[in-house]
Order: sequence, then structure tokens, then C-alpha cells
Amino acid sequence: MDFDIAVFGDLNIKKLKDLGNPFVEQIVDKYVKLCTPSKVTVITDSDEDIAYLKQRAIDNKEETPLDTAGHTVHFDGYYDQARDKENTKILIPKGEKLSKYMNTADRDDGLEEIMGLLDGIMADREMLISFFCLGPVNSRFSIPSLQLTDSAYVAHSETILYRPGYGEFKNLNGSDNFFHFIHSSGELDENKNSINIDKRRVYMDIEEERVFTVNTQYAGNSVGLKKLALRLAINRANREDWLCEHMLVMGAKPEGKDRITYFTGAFPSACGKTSTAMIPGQLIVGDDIAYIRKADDGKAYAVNVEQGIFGIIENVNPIDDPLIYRTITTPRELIVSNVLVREGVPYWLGMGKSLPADGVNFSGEWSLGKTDSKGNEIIPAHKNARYTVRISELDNCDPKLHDPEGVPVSGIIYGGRDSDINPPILQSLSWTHGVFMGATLESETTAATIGKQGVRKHNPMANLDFLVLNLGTYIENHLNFGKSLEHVPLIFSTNYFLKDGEKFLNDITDKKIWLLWMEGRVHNEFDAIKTPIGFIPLYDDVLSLFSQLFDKPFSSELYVKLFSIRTEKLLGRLDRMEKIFGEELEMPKSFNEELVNQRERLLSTKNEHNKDVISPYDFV
Ligand code: SPV
Ligand code: MN
Repeated sequence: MDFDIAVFGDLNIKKLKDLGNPFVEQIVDKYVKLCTPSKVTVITDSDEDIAYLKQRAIDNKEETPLDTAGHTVHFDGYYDQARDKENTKILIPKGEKLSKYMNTADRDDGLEEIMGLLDGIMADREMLISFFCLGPVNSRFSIPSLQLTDSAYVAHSETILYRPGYGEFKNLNGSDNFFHFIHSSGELDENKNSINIDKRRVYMDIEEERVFTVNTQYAGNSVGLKKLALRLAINRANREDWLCEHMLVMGAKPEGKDRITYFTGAFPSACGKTSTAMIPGQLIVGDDIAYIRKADDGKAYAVNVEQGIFGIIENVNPIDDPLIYRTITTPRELIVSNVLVREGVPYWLGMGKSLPADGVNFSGEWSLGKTDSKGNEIIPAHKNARYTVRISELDNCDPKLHDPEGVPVSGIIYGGRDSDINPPILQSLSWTHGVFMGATLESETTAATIGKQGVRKHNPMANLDFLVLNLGTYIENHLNFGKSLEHVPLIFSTNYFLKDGEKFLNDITDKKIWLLWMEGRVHNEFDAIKTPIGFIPLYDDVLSLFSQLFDKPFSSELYVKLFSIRTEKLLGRLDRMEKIFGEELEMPKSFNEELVNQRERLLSTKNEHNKDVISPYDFV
């Protein structure tokens, strides 16, 4: 391939040629010709190249340094503060159909539209070409990924969130076995924010394992390796019989016992995912995305696809999140986004101190009482404001974060949110029943989400937003994965949000109790009570965990409130699930049987006890 020296310069051409990969060269050539940047810079894994990205983000005014050394702030546009579900589409060939939960577009039409939008979009701008590795380097789990972008913020974020991959591309030995992502922020305003939000598009082309994203900067839309790669990897996992999940990975480490027991966990937003990954005294591997594969020993192993956290900053304060608070307020490489900044200091909602009455935020210059074009008052910092930091910067970082073999998965957690149905912890009766628990996950909307509060949303495996295949196929892959293992992880569900009237029945810190109960179950250290919906803990075990961990009492009245089986409400949920899955194509037979069996167990228990709400003591 002959690259234009005037646009690339000698050194960048050399960096590309050194990879010895014709597919990389073809992709670069194609999009340089289409997007017409005035300059192209190739970023290798060297410190010098990574430092260049950091500086470019500042020079371009996409990031501004803050007072604390290494910290910068980035702002996304006022209307570009979250994932754009409406304009995120899977491109599918004519005649193909996917479940109604998937937003699709005709592939030919979508490609034509996106190529039109990309045409000349980088004129007078620099295209940055970066190489990353999804998963640890030198690992059978991992997928090399190529990112083309005109945003130094996007490329810089990726150097924090993902492992370097230039070396991995060399190791490909010329193969096309990699993902690629093409991003442009499009035309920018004086605050360096995308102007053409009405033409914001995120198009997934599964066939060629590539994603296009234009006219957006918010990382959930623009950072190719995060939620865009997740969709491509779900498709691959399904073809290759492994699992790609929207899951945390963490190590439970009971005091006085010389062992670490690893869990993965899927939680819809606002169901306690990050706080579960960060339970005090335990170890974090990852907080968002996991690849899970079978190893030669017949066990499941997981890696964190990422090496950093793009975490919600709201409510991070010294009382509730001392570890994260300390990490994000001390010198290190860190990007905060969509917070309020005044004189070089960032402020966010729920940080444990009062916020200034003016500064700069996601609306530009801001002062108390400022309204937007629709007359709505603009809050000081966005509720989806975030921090971007490497996990290795956290004191609780697991030593196996970069282990190419991954960590052995002993348990999988599905975390829902409801005020009146599920007990705080349940263990499934089998792998199939556990898959059923994950697939029927519901979460109630909170004040933090747009729309009405308290509405139950169904979100199978917390992965619904990212599925690119029918629910039946996805669930079948889970069922088959379990069958292929010789040592099957236990499956649990959590619900940290059970209420008595308006009052939560559990404290925020109680999740540690449930984690250590799960940990003990893995090692056969606790008995359990079998109920129609799964195994629950014995009163004495919860009592002793509260006493040992928190030196706190635990009454049997509270135990009854937490662990009663609410048959009517559970049957109501089964009706909702039957309707949803009844409309899906090709649901696995064993999944449908699980639904029927669950209903029968609940009905017969209800009849046997002649009441709707059954105390855990009635099952002993
Ligand atoms: C999520 O919403 O699940 C996130 C943040 O992890 S985003 O990058 O927007 O997807
Ligand atoms: Mn996520």
C-alpha cells in the first residue's frame, strides 16, 4: 500500500508497515481516503506515543488539566450525555429479522448512510490510529482491536481503559482476526462539542466485525472498545461457545481464610454493580465486561476485557466509597467528565460537600438558576458524570488482573432490583435454573432514570441493550456453556433493595454478608433451605455473619421479612416472563420447562401452606 507522505509522514508509514498486516493497511487507506484528514498519526505502545495522545487532548481543548497532578476534565455536549439507544443500530442483511428488542437497520442502506456521513468528515483534522487488546495481552481470551478516531479524548481514554495492542497486532502475523472501529466527533462548536447531534449514528456491522460512530463524544457511544466491541464479541462468543457478558469480576476474600473465591456478576444499572465489585476488603478484577471460557481443567475462567473503570462519580464520597474517593482525589492519570469545575477543582453531586454556585459544566459557563433552551433548570453536574481510571490505581486491585489465563469462576451473580419480590440472596437449584434466574432479571426504575419511578424493566443478564442475536439463541448458548463444564459455577441472585413500606430492609453495607454467604456456599461451609425459587440461608448463619463482620445483631423478625417467599408476586413475575418469552423465536425447550416447573412449584407450595406469603421457617 502506498500512503501519502504529505498526510502520514515517514515515521507513521513505518509504524504501519512494521505490523506486516495488509488488512490494517487496507482499512487505514480506505478511511483516510474517505474521511480526508489533513494529518494521520499512528500510536504504538510506546510511552512517547501515549504521552502524545494526552497532550493532543489538551492542545485540542477536548480535555483541560485540573489542579491535581495528572487529572483532566472532559465535557460532552449538553445533549450527548448517555448512550443513544435510538440511533444505535445493528446492520442486518435484507430479509433477516431479529427479536423486537433489537434495533436494526438494513445493512446496505445503513452502510450507505454512514459512508455518506464520514465523507470528508475529518478535513483539516488529525486522524489518530491506535491499537488495543480486549482482554490481557498474550491470552487465548483476547481480541486485538484497531481504533481510528479524530478525538484525542477517545484515544486517550482507551489508553487508560484498555491494554496496549500494537504488539498484539504484530503477533497476528498478517491475519484479519481483529475488530475495528471508526469514530468521528463530527463538526464541533466553540466548546469542542459535536454539533450535529441529530445525525448521531452508531452502526454495528457484525459481518465485518466493525462499528461506525459519528457526531458523538460520550464514551458509551464513542469509545469503540467498550459497548461497541461488546456487541461484536457477543456475536463471536455465541459462534464459538464461550460467554461474553456485561459482568463485573471480583475476588471474595474472607478474613482468616487463605483463599480467594472469584465471582462474576451482571446487574442492570442502579442495581449495585460497581459497589459489589468494590465491597470493602475484597479484590476487584473488573466492573463492566467479562469474557468467560472453559479451560482444560473443565472449569470456567473469566478475564476483564478492560483494565480501567469508566465509573459513575455521583455519590462517590468519603463515607460511602472511601476507596474510590481517595483514588479519584489524589494525583494519578485520571479523566473526569461532565462534573462542575471551578478554579481547577471538580465537583459532583453527592460528593459529601456543598457545590459552588458557579463554574463550568456540561452546559458551558454555569451559575445557579441557569436554564436550558426548554426552560429547564440545569443542575451543577450531570447525573451520569464519570471518572476514568486504571484499576491498577486502586488499593483493592486483584493481583490476577492481567493474568492471561483469567481467574476461575466459582459463582455467577445476577443482581436485580425490586422492593417487594425477591429475597436479598438466592442460590439457584441448578445451572439451568440459574440461567432462568439471569434471563428473568428485572429492575425497578429509580429517580436516576428518565421516566416513571418503580416501573419493572426486564433485562436478561443485564445484557439486553447489547444483544445482537435473538434471546433464545443467547440463552441457549448459556445453557450449553454450563453443560460443557465439568465444574459448574454456582449461580446466585441478589436483591439489595427489599423494602418494608418506604424503608429499605438492608443497609448499603449488608451486601458483604450475602457475598460471604455465597463464598461459604462455594466451599460447602453453609447449609441452606430449599424453597421453590432456590436455596436461602439459615437464620443462624446470617446471624453469625452479621456478628462476625459488623458486630451487629440480626433479628429473626428481620430474617422472616427478608426471606419469606411471596408466591403471588412471584407468580405475577412468571406471567410477565411467559408473555415476553412466548413472543420470542426459538426459545430452548429446557428454558420453557424451567418456567413451567417454577410455576408448579410455587402453586403447590402456596396450596400446601394455604397462604400467599410463606415464612422461611415453614420450609425447614
Ligand atoms: C453502562 O451504562 O452500562 C456503562 C456506561 O457501563 S456506558 O459506557 O455508557 O455503557
Ligand atoms: Mn456497563
